[in-house]
Amino acid sequence: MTDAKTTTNSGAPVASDQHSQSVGPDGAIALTDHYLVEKLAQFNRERVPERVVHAKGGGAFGTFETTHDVSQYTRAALFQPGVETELLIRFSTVAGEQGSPDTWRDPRGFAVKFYTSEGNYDLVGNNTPVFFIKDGIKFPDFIRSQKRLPGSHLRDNDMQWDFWTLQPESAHQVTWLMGDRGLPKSWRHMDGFGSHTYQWINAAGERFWVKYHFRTQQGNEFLPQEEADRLAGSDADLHIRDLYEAIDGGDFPKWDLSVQVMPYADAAEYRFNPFDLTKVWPKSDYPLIPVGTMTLNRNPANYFAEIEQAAFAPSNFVPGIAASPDKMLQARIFSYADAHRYRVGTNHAQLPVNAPKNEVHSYSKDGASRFGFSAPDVPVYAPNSFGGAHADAAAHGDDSGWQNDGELVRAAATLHPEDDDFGQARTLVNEVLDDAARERLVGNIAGHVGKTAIPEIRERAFKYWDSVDPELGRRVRESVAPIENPRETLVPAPVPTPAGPAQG
Ligand code: HDE
Repeated sequence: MTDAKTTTNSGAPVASDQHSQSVGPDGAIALTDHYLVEKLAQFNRERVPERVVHAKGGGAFGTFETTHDVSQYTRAALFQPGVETELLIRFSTVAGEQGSPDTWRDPRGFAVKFYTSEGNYDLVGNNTPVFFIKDGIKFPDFIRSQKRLPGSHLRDNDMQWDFWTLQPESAHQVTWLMGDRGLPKSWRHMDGFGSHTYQWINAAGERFWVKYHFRTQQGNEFLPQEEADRLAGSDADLHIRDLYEAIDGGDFPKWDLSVQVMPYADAAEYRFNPFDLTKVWPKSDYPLIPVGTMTLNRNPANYFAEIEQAAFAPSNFVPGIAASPDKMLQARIFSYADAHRYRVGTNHAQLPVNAPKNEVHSYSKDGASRFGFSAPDVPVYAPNSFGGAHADAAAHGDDSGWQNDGELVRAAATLHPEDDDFGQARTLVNEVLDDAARERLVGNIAGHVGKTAIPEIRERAFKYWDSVDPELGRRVRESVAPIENPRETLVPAPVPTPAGPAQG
């Protein structure tokens, strides 16, 4: 119990938290009760807009230690042997709103902010190595199909399968989603991936393509659908609680980071388009190369300040790490910082949880809630003659380059010899999953498809799984009960209201 005295936000002592100021005990409340006004007005403004996706989540702080020498591939300071870097991670579901259950079937966000000596490096991935679509222009449509109908505000399996079956490139990720990885037992018991192909640049300026793999040391464990459904009702915050209590109890979860490295020149001839986010690089082609270990060892002191306001951005690169021809990554480079400016504010990067550990010498100034600023004698423009900061191509340069040429077009990325929509999903089903996992996959798909009610969409879903693997498709079809109340469309057209009296 503290003996601190309550104050207003401005530090003035407060007379009471029990009684509003009124004219006599039974009289009108006086507007002079600015403390009552402050409390109620502040209360109305306690929420910032939730993340439009990945709204429900939790996170922790920790460290990353580079235990192996990968300096031949990258000059990034944090990935030099022996370097230890502080970090923040946030885990999340995708489609659910802030109050939704942690145990809904969904990919899980795996967003890491490395506070490196050269600025923050944000690696914003998922617990699956691929994604549903290849071009960011489809992202708003994809997400809306997974969320709620505009009229009823209900989620709808016909809507989800309508989108997925009209975008067969989704098949690999949907197979991951309907498998065990779609329902991790906890955030500690799942892997993480950068998913995209990124670029590493070494001290000699040589470029490599890389994919990140965080392998959990806790082992991959999952929840059966029925248990997940039960837990969704009995403990919606299961995963937040699990991580918080583990760290609180000194049980610090760890992940080992490895990368797959592709020589720059291999990309053009590789059998799959190496920048296609719906594809993996088989480890037989490019084996995992160990980098280091991430340990989570500190819970947030304040959830809102440090997790709700955390701003992860794929645009936060550091020297030696850069983008790639992956169109999805490029779209995200715009979107995240834009989301943070809207959701948290223009100066979100100045908040302690988002601020880098090294000095900032940017020419940004002013903007709402700014509180960090340069000394008055530092110029606010560049170039200048008065010792202001200056850009240094040798320090970072534009690391995000690669050969580009051609007309501006709107077209799908080039297909490589083995690129198709279903092949890697088929490999996952037939060569990676064991019989028990395949059995669960059939049950999970059937359970989800079984909630469709539009015959045409259900048939398309069956054909979608036939295309992944005919045996799988057969088993799914056999496992789904007939539609009891077929419907023709997602939402019947509204019945026109009889013309009421002319509105005056
Ligand atoms: Fe996101 N994504 N995303 N996403 N995403 C957001 O940023 C977006 C994609 C991921 O814990 C948003 O602050 C676009 C792939 C995570 O704070 C938003 C596209 C992957 C998180 C956004 C994608 C992700 C987000 C929502 C298609 C895995 C939570 C609010 C080009 C590789 C990060 C926000 C956290 C959050 C945009 C696709 C992962 C709207 C435009 C692919 C883990 O900016």
